Amino acid sequence: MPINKVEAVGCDLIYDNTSAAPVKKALISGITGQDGSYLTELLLSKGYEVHGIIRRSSNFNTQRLEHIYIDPHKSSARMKLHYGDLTDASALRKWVDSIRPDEVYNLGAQSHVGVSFENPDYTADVVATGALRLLEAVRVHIETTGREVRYYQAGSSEMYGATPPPQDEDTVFHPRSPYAVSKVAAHWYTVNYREAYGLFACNGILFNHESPRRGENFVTRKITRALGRIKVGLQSKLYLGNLKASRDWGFAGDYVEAMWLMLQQEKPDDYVVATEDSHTVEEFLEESFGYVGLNWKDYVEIDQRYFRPSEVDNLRGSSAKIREKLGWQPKVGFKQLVAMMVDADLEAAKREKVLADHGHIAPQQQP
Ligand code: NDP
Ligand code: GDR
Repeated sequence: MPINKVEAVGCDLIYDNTSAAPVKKALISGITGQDGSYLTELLLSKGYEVHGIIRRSSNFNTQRLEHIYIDPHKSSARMKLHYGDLTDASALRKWVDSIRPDEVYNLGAQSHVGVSFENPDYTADVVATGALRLLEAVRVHIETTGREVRYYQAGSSEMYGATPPPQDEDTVFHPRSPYAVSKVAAHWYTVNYREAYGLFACNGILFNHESPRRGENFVTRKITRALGRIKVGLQSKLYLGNLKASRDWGFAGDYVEAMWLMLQQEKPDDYVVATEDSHTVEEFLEESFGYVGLNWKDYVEIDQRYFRPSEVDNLRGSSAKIREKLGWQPKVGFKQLVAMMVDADLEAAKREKVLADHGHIAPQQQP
């Protein structure tokens, strides 16, 4: 059932997934994003009551949560959405105080590196000061109630920027974009709240992770989305920027498990989460186009507008700490990830083709 059917219940949109009694409460900023949707599934499967902060937008932005929607009027509803924004400290305080979460996951962000050069103030406000606002809401809540609340900060390998691989927890940060600088600030705010106030606060330094739910203007999804459309005849060209950049790409479903694990430990700490395997954008093209028997060189054109003023050339994480201490390891490798994304986007393109052939939709432009 489409999520907009529940708008009638008012400000809170309520989702119900099982009838089991809730064990713990989690509050997630960025619940509508790629990671937010996988983390919600994981926490619901563990019996949590999951609360998410969503931005008001003129269109519904809850598509990634639709498959776990169940009638909101059931008393056993365990997923609840609340309007709020990381730029609005009063809303963050209100939701932390009224929900009384056991765990807070700060995943909300203007998360596009290229866009952060065009919207630097906004990116800093959401990514850096937004994290500070949420930490402060948690700190004040703990101080006034005496409760324990654990906090997870979505850190990024982009913080390493120009520092060559392999990158681990001791590697020096050298951020190369307004986004990355803001993530470094959020990282240190988190460390500072841990040291100054004894908050149980963890930084996950996650390398790139993808999935069929990845935003369509990140390079992997942009490629697999275009590939599906090319394969069914809805698109003929794909315009990209720097093909030489190398990334350590994992599967988002594996990475949200790492987030949860960090908050289940005796002591808070910071962890790198990575596959330890890096590929260039060109290698992603080779693998994905090759998977469906096409040569990417016949379709890809370079467009300067997708180049960044300063690029991050090479990221490859060293995740020994989380593997040894928390027993985490990725289950999905590069080839499997590419196949999963191509398969999903090929199916989506076939559905799109049926609609386009019957004049129900105009073939969209690429992002
Ligand atoms: P997405 O871009 O898919 O999701 C971002 C989420 O943040 C969306 O729910 C978005 O809402 C929300 N958001 C944006 N602006 C605000 C705001 N002002 N207030 C509240 N919420 C806001 O990102 P991912 O799921 O991929 O990533 C999750 C987090 O992890 C982000 O912080 C990202 O920077 C970080 N990260 C991601 C990595 C990756 O490879 N995916 C790697 C390392 C870190 P809406 O749906 O309305 O746009
Ligand atoms: P990234 O991901 O910047 O690593 O940030 P993205 O997929 O945007 O770029 C990866 C690399 O591909 C190059 N590239 C292009 N990128 C995009 N988006 N579009 C293109 O057309 C294109 N052509 C080449 C880029 O220059 C770059 O080198 C992601 C985000 O999820 C962040 O929020 C997160 O913190 C980091 O991963 C880890």
